[in-house]
Amino acid sequence: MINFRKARFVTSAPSLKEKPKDEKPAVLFIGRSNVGKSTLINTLTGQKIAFSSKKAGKTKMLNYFDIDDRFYLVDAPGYGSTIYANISTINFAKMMESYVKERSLKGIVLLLDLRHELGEDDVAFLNYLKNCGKPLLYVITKCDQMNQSSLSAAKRLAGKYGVLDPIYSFGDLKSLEPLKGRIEKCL
Ligand SMILES: Nc1nc2c(ncn2[C@@H]2O[C@H](COP(=O)(O)OP(=O)(O)OP(=O)(O)O)[C@@H](O)[C@H]2O)c(=O)[nH]1
Ligand SMILES: [Mg+2]
Repeated sequence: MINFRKARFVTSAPSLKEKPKDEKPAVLFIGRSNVGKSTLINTLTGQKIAFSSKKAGKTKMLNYFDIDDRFYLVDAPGYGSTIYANISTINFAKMMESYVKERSLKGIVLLLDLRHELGEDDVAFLNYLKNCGKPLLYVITKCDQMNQSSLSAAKRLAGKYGVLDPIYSFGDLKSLEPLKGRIEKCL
């Protein structure tokens, strides 16, 4: 079993060229800006190693964290934030496309906030990732902010978009426990 608490920050890569040179397997965390990627990484590792913020667009580079000397957990910048609106969604998609094809990338964790209907960019990304050939895991974030009826609505939305067997995150380690085993299986 991987020890997620044995985590350390390795590097921030502005692009793929700057990623760590070794071929250690990597798992990418991706999702709309502000969906809770950095927060999830902090919860999983029990450390404040990824910077989270109320303001969208906090994570601007690919941040590499070494987990238990076993794999790199990569915190990606979110799509749909204003900084990327400036650079253009197309460039972001291109960057992610080449990243997703990387041989060392063993799995992708897509985070979705299903308190609302998905945006066009979420749906496009979701469909792209489903067909990219890499194992895809889903985490529905911010479930602690849902009541019974919005949780049911979220589950309906997951069904509507073919989001298979998602993990519902209530922001605590207990709800995320199954994610650890699923990540390990990807490696
Ligand atoms: N209630 C609740 N709030 C959360 C949860 N996850 C994240 N948040 C809050 O949502 C905001 C954004 O979280 P981040 O982790 O910075 O989001 P991000 O996806 O890394 O955002 P970018 O770096 O901009 O792409 C912060 O204010 C977090 O405290 C959750 O599970 N529950
Ligand atoms: Mg972030």
